[in-house]
Amino acid sequence: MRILLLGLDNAGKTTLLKQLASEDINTITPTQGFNIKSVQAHGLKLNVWDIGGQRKIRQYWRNYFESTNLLIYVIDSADKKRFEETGQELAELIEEEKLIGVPVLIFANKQDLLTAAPAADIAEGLNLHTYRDRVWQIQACSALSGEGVQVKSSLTLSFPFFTCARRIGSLYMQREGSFIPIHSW
Ligand SMILES: Nc1nc2c(ncn2[C@@H]2O[C@H](COP(=O)(O)OP(=O)(O)OP(=O)(O)O)[C@@H](O)[C@H]2O)c(=O)[nH]1
Ligand SMILES: [Mg+2]
Repeated sequence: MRILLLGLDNAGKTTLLKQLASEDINTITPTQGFNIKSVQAHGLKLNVWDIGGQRKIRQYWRNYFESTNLLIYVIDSADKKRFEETGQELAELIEEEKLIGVPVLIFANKQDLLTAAPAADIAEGLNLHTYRDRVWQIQACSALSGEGVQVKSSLTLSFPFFTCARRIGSLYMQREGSFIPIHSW
């Protein structure tokens, strides 16, 4: 399963990826290109692609869209000055032809900071409710403390009662024991 990790620079993507892989998060520097890691979860091999979010690198995001099963979009919940910018980037991603139908999991990161906006406010600010024909979910987390980012929570709890599984080439979600295609959910 191919997961694409995007978001503005400094949002916490690489920290999140390292947390998912249970690696040290103390030596992270801004990503100039991309990082890729394979993480095992629920018997699935998750190939997570973490692409640098600096403005000059964002033009290369599209090179990684192909065959994406899940888009994880990371937001710095305390960086209110850039909510508009991050919302704009997300809106553009949602419009991308190669990402049509790809479910989006939004991490409202840095919830450990006192100034962090709650996930519900971010969802409202981003007008997520207007995203029709799209499976999306927003989840509060702290990549720094690890709260809310465990693979279990990011893939299971964040889609309550659902787990993701890749079967016969397409993505399905498990809901109370039966598999349903993610696109028709
Ligand atoms: N307080 C707090 N800081 C965080 C959290 N997640 C990441 N950070 C910090 O935010 C800074 C940026 O984190 P990165 O993981 O490098 O961000 P990135 O999104 O990969 O940035 P680019 O690689 O430039 O796109 C680092 O100083 C992290 O320690 C969090 O949950 N809480
Ligand atoms: Mg990074």
